[in-house]
Amino acid sequence: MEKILALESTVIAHGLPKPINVEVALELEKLAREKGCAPKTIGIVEGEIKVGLSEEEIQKLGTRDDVLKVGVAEIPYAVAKRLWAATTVSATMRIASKYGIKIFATGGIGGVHSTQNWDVSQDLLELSRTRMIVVSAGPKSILDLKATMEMLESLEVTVVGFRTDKLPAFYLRCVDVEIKRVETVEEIVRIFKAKERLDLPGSLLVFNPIPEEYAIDERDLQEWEKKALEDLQKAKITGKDVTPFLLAKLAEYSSGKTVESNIALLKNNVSLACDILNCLFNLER
Ligand code: PSU
Ligand code: MN
Repeated sequence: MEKILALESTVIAHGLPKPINVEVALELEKLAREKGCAPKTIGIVEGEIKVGLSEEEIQKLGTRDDVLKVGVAEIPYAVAKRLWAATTVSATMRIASKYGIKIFATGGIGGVHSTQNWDVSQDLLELSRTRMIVVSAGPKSILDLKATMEMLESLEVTVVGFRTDKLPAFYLRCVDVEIKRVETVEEIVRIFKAKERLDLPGSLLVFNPIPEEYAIDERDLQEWEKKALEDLQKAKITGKDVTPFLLAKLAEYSSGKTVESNIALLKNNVSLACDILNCLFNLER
C-alpha cells in the first residue's frame, strides 16, 4: 500500500484569497511529505483529470480567473469542454477513490445551507457513497449545522469527533451538537477497517477541531456572518458561488482573521490525516 493523501483544489481556487492560496497549497503538500506521505492535489487541467497536480498547475489553478468549481455532477462538463476546474470535496473524493486512495484531508465540508433556498452540498451524498477516511474541521459555521448532521445520519455516514464529543464547526472548536468521540488514530483506523470488513459503503468522516489559538470568538463570528448573509441576499448570489462569496466576506469583516484560521485548520487536518495514514500503513504492512 502506498501512503497517498488526497487534497482538494477548490479551497485553493475559490476558498482562500490570492496570492496566499498557492503558498498554502504548496505548504500542505510539503507538510504531508515531511510526515512520510505522498500528497496528491486533485484538479482538472484543460479537461484532463489530474491526481497530483504539478507545482506549475497548482500555481495556475490558484491564479487564473476562468477556473470552474466542480462537484461530481460537473466533472463531465469540465472534461468535455476542456476547461480548467477545481474539485470540491465530492469531486475530489470520487476521483481519489477511483485511484485507490483511502484518505483525504480538507478544510470544511459542504452541507445544508441556512438560506430559504434548497441548497444541499453534493459533498453529503458523496460521503454516503465513497468509502474513504475524510478529515475535516467540521461543516462551515455558515451552514445549518443541525440539519447538516441530521442529513449525514440519514445518509448513513459514519461521523466521529477527534478528542471531542461536541461538533467542531470550522472556525469554532465546538458547538452544542453531540457526536461520537474517538481518542486515538488507532481507533479511527479500527473503525475504518470494520467498515471495510463489513463492506459498508460511505465514508468515515473525522471532525478535527481547529487549534485552540486559532479558534474565532463565537460572538464576533455571529456578527460577521450576519453581515455576510445580508450581503449575500443583496447581491442575489446563489448556487455554487454561495460558499466562496461568504468566505470572502468573512475574511473582509474579520480583517483576515478567518483566513489565518482557515490555513491553521487545513494544516492541522493534513497532519492528523498523515498520522492516520501512517497507522493504517503499519497495520497493512
Ligand atoms: N473548505 C474550505 N474552503 C472551501 C471549501 C471547503 O475551507 O472553499 C469548499 C470545498 O471544496 C467544499 C465546497 O466541497 O467548498 C462546498 O461547496 P458547496 O457548498 O457549493 O457544495
Ligand atoms: Mn451548494
